[in-house]
Amino acid sequence: MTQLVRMFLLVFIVAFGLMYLTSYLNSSAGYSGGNTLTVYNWGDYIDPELIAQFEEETGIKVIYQTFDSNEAMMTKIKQGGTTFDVAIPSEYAISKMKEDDLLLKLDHSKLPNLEHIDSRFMHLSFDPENAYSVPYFWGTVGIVFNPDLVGDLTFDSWDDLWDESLRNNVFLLDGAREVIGMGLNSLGYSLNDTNEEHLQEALAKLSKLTPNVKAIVGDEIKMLMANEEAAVGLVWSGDASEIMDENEALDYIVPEEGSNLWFDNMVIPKTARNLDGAHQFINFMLNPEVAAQNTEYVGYSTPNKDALAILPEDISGDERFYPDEELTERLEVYDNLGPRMLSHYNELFLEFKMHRK
Ligand code: N2P
Repeated sequence: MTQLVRMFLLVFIVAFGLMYLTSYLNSSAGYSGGNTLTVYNWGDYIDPELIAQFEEETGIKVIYQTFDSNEAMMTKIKQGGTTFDVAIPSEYAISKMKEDDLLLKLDHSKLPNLEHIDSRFMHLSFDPENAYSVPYFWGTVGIVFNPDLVGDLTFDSWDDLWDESLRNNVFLLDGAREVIGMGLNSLGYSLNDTNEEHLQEALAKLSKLTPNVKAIVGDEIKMLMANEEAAVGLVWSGDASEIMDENEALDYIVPEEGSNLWFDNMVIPKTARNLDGAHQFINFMLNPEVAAQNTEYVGYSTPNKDALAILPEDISGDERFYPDEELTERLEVYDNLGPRMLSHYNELFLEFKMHRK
C-alpha cells in the first residue's frame, strides 16, 4: 500500500469511529440525533429544571442562549448566522421585529395551552391577533429599597432617588429605555417622548443623579441588592421579588409619576430550523404547572391565569407584583419608536453612562 492510501484509510477509520461515537452518545442521552432546539432568552429568566423536563418529555435537546437587552437580541437576530428557534422579546421589540420581517407566524393549532392565558394579556396592540407572539411574563419598572437604610424617603416620587442622602447608594439596571424613561417620567413626561428638548432635559436631570449612582448593572443587581451593597435599586419588578425573597427587609414601589408596564412574549424568529420543536416548547411553557413552577423560580408575574390559581396566595395576592387597575392606569407600555429614535435613546443612555466616569 502506498503511504497515501494508508493515510486515507486512517482518516476514514477515525472519521467513521467519531461518527459512531457521537450517535452513540446522543442516543444514550435520550436525544434523537439532530433534534435540537435553540432558545434565546433573557438571563435568569427560566427554571433550568424545566428545560431538562422538556428535553426528557420530548427527546429534543435544548441549546440555551441568553441576552440582556432587546436591542442586543434584535441586532443578533438581524445580522444572521444564528439558528434561534424561540426568542422572548418585549412588546416594542416584537413590533419592530414584525416590521423588519424577522418573525414567523405561529400555528395556533399547535398551542392548545394558549387557553390558560388571561385574556387581559392577549390581543395587545403590538400583536393584535397574537399571530407572532404569545405571553411569557409581564411586569413593571420600579424601585427596590431597604427601608432601614433610607431614612424618611418613601419613593412615592421618582425624585426621591435624587436625594442627597443617597450618595453612591443607588444601583440602576442597565437598560436604555428604562433609565431614559425614568428620567422622562420624573419630569412628568411620557416614557415614549420623542421631543428633543424633553429628551435633553431628561439627560440633564439624569446627569444630576450621577453622584448617587453606585453602578449600572445587569442581572447581578439581585445579588448586590440582597447583600445590601446599596440601599436602593431601579429594577424590573420580578428582580425585586427575587431580591425580597432573599432579603425580607426590602420593599418595592412604583412611584406616582408613573412607570413602565412591559410584556415579554415568546416568538419564533425567521432563523428557526425546528418549527415543530419551537411550537412544542412554547406550548410546554404555557402549561399551567410549568408556568407556575417557572413563576416561583424567576419571581416575575405570570400572565397564565391557571398557573396563578395554583400559586400560593403570598405570590398571587401580592399587589406589588400583580398591581390593581388603579396602579396599571399610571403605567405606560413602551411604543416602538422606530429605529432612529431607538438608537437615539441608546446614544443618550451611553452619554449618561460616560458622564459617570
Ligand atoms: C430577567 C429580565 C427581565 C426582562 N432577567 C424584563 N423585560
